[in-house]
Amino acid sequence: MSKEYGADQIQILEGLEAVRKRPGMYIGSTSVRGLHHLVYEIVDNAVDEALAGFCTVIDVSINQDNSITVIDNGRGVPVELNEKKGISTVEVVYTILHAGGKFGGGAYKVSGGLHGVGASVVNALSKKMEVKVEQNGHIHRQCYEKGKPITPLEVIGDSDRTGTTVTFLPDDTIFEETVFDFDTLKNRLREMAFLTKGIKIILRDKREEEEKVREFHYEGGIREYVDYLNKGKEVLYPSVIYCEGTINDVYVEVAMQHNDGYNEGCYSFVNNITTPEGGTHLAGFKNALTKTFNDYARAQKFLKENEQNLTGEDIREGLTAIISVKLGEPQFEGQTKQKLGNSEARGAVDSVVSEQLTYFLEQNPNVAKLICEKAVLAQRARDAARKARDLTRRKNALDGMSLPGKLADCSDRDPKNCEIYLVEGDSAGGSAKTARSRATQAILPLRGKILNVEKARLDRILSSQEIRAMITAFGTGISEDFDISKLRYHKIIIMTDADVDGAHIDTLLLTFLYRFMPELIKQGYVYLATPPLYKIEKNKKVWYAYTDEELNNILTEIGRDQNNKIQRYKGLGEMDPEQLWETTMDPEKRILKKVCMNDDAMSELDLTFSILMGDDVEPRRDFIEKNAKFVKDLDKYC
Ligand code: 1YM
Repeated sequence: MSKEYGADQIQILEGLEAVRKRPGMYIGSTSVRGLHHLVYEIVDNAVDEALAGFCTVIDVSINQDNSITVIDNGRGVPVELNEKKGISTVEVVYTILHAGGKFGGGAYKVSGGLHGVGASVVNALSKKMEVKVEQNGHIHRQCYEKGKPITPLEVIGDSDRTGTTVTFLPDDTIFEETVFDFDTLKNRLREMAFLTKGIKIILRDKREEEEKVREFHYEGGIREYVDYLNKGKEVLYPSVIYCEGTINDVYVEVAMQHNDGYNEGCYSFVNNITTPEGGTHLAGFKNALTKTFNDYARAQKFLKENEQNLTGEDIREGLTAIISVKLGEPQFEGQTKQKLGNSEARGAVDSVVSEQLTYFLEQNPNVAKLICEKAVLAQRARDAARKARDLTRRKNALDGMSLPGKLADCSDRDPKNCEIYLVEGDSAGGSAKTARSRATQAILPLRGKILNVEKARLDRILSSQEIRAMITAFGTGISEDFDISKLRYHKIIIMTDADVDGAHIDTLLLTFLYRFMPELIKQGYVYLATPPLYKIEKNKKVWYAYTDEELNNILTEIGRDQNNKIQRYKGLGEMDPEQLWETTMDPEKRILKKVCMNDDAMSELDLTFSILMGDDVEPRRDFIEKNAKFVKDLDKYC
């Protein structure tokens, strides 16, 4: 490479330097999340090539050294000289920072948000990168370090196929974490495959002796996505409703199907990227759905003249839907840039869905009837729920006076200092009340297993004593009434026995929090307490072990002999208050596990909850078998 830098080269180096200085500006963060975004950036380019009609297979490997290789069978990035820049197009693509937007006039590329920043950003944040292009009978290759070319683009061999192969090793001086997670990549690549019908995406993990491989290929696209999300649920009708069309350059695709549950699962995407906060496309969909069903229900007399319109929520009860739009210049809004702002998307989705859904309902009166009847039932349940909810609301207004009787509240009034323990059983609750630090720790004993909210409608959920007690204690309200600023405790700590029942109660409580107060989890207010599994006594000295491994270590240290007294704790109730304080509640000594969620993969998370808590046994067994490693770990803690 020439040693003399022209103006262009200097600009390139400055661009890459800017990326390395402020990586967060380009990929959101340097956490594991940012790390995985590097893969999506490269795969996005291959998916674009598929959308343009030239690529059918994308092969992604996690290599032994935690580098990533992405191979596609498209046309290959052009190797010709770029006249304007004086370097090859390959070098332009991998070294010049693009503000976004597709260069070269391809299909859809995103210009806002975290995505679509381009391959040069991945290159700048990689210790090493190698790009191979197979084209015109040759294999061309160029290598880079931290974004800078260390070889020219050269021909290194012959090939009779075409395609692009990119290998990169993320820079460990930039990322907090450089180990890729198979499941994270698997979930996102599966999603990409659903959203791009016909494409085959293969994921390989080559880090262990035996290569792990998953393949995703869906001819039905988002129709199969809806099938997948409704897996293990009782569907209301067999067919997935599908609408597709292009209006004002916005390509719209919607697939939906109701199940007999009560949760709504509508997931929206723009140019294959998830929009967890929705936006104009989702608004257009909801509007069309509500209007079309109300018109139909009135015309067919499912709604009498004196009856109120169905609300959107009524119609979306138990609905699983994918709303996918593709457009040229998406505008992202909101704090996290995850909400679509383009107004033309609203109109486009609204028209496509209104028109095709109206036609579908006319053609399928049996399905239409089932949906209308379900929505009317939902409407009635909602009225009942409103009454129950007004009860909790009124109680909230009275504040301290109305707190649940079983709650032993703390005296500090600053939520930042306060924590609430949700404790399994009245007896452990009693010990915890004695043990606690009264100023900052509140105790709410919960009797037995709380209601499984996955299987109940709102009115029943809100009539449950235990659930009402939690809602009033937290102070935030639920669902659309939820107000995080009213939260009375900045730590909500679930404390259950270290056995299977305890684990079940954890899941029930987390399901409730996830469905009704997801912000508490998103913002990191929810924790699991970790009670010890063993108490070891020797010569009047006491140790606690929280895992089997720890027990082993302690025994090795103190010597394995007959003087050792080992007690296996079966429940919190076996500890006296002092022990409970010392092992599980003392902020200086206890182990708390923070509960996290990642909104990159909401549909996957929803599915996990419904599989774990739903009716169907078969998918649950599958899930547990597939996650056997976790189950083994869980057993260790049980
Ligand atoms: C493993 C990653 O990047 N594939 C890929 C990228 C491109 C093309 C084909 C391509 C695009 C076009 C024309 C076009 C890119 N080309 C460019 C640019 N796989 C991967 N496959 N010919 C080939 O968009 O017109 C950017 S990406 F700008 F050079 F055209």
